[in-house]
Amino acid sequence: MEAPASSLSATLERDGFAYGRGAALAASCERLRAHADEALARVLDLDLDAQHDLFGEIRTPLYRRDLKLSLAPAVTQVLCEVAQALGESLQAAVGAAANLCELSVISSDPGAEAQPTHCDTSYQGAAADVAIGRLVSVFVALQDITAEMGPTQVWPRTHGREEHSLLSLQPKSDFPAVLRDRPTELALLRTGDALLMDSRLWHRGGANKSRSRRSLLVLSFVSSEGGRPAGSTYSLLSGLPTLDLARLRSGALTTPPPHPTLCLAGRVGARARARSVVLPLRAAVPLLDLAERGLPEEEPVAQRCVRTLREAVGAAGASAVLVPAALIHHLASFRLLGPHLRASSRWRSMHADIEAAIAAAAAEEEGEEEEETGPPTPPPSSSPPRPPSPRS
Ligand SMILES: O=C(O)CCC(=O)C(=O)O
Repeated sequence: MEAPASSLSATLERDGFAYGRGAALAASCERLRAHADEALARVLDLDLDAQHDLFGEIRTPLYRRDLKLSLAPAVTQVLCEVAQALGESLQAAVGAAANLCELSVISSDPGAEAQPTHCDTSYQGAAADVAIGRLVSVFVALQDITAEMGPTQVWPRTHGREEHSLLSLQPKSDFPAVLRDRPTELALLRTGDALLMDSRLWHRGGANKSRSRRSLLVLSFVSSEGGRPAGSTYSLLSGLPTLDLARLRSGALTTPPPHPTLCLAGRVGARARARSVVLPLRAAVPLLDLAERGLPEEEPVAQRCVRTLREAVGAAGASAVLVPAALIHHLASFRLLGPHLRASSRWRSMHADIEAAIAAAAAEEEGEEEEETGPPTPPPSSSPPRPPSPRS
C-alpha cells in the first residue's frame, strides 16, 4: 500500500529521500517516454546553436542528456498526475507557493558512465543574511528501471548540515571516502514510481550497462521563501509560465493552453474541406492585429493572408466575418505567428472562437454533402450560423 503523505514527507525530511510508488499512470509515462524520445531525436537534428537552450547542464554528459520539456499534453498529463499523487507531501516540504523550477527528461543511454557523487545544492550560495530556500526534486521512472540500467543511487541522511560540513573536509574526489562507508541505496523504480529527493542529498546517476535507454522525468520545486539555492541546473524551458504547486494541484493544467499554430493547423487539417469560416469579430480583429505585427513584410503569402483578413474585417457585418478556410490554414503554417498568439492575453478565447467557427463550417459542409447524397436520417433542426451579410 502507498505510504500516507504525512509519513512520506517525514521520510523525506529524515532520510533526504522517499519513494512515491505509482505516482503516475504507466500508460501516461509510456506516452511521455515516446514523446521525449521523439523530441530528443528532433532536437539532436538541430544545429548546435539551436540546441543550446534546450538542454540542461548534466554531469558526465557522454550518452547522457537533460532535455528541457515544453507543456505538451503528454508532459502536462504526467505533471498533473504527480502533483495530485504527491502534492500534499511536496507542499509539506516546500510550501504551496513553491514554483516548478525544473521540468526535463534525463535520458541515459547504454554506455553512460556513473556520475561523480554529488549534491545538487548545498547550504552555501546565497548572501549570508538571506536564508536559502529549499529545493525538492521528483524523479519519475518512464519505464521499469533495473540495476543494470544505472538507477539513481542515494546516500540516505547525507542532506543535513553536519554531513555537508564533514564532506566539505574530504579531499576532492568523485567518490569521497566518507561516502564509501555509509549505507547506500539504488532507486529501483517501476514505471510511474517517483523518487522524491531533497536536492542537498548526496546521490548520482549510475552507469548504464544495459541495452536500453533509461528515461527519468525530472520535476523540481523550489520554495518561494528565501534565496534560490545555488548549484541546481534549473533545467526549465524559457518562456514557460510560472507554475506553482498549488496551481498544479488544482488540476488547472489538465487542459493546457493549446499551442497556437499546431492547434490551428491540426483542426483545419482535419476539416480541410470547409471552404469558408465565419469568425466572430472579437477573434478576427485581434488575429488581424497579431498577423500584421507578427508576419514578415517581405513574405508574399503572409502579406496576402493579412490583406485578405483586413478586407474581410473591413467588409464585416456587425459581429462576424467570413474568411476562407485556406486563410487560417496558411496562417497556421507561419511559425512566426505562434509566439505572438501565445503571448496574447486573448489567445485562449480567440482559440475557442476559431475552433467553434471551424467546427460549424465543417458541420455545414457535412450537412450539404449529406443532402446531395440523400441522407438516411433527417438533417439536424438547428442550422449552423450563416455568413454575415457584407457591409455595403
Ligand atoms: O540520472 C540520475 O539518476 C540522476 C542524475 C543527477 O543526479 C544529475 O544529473 O544531477
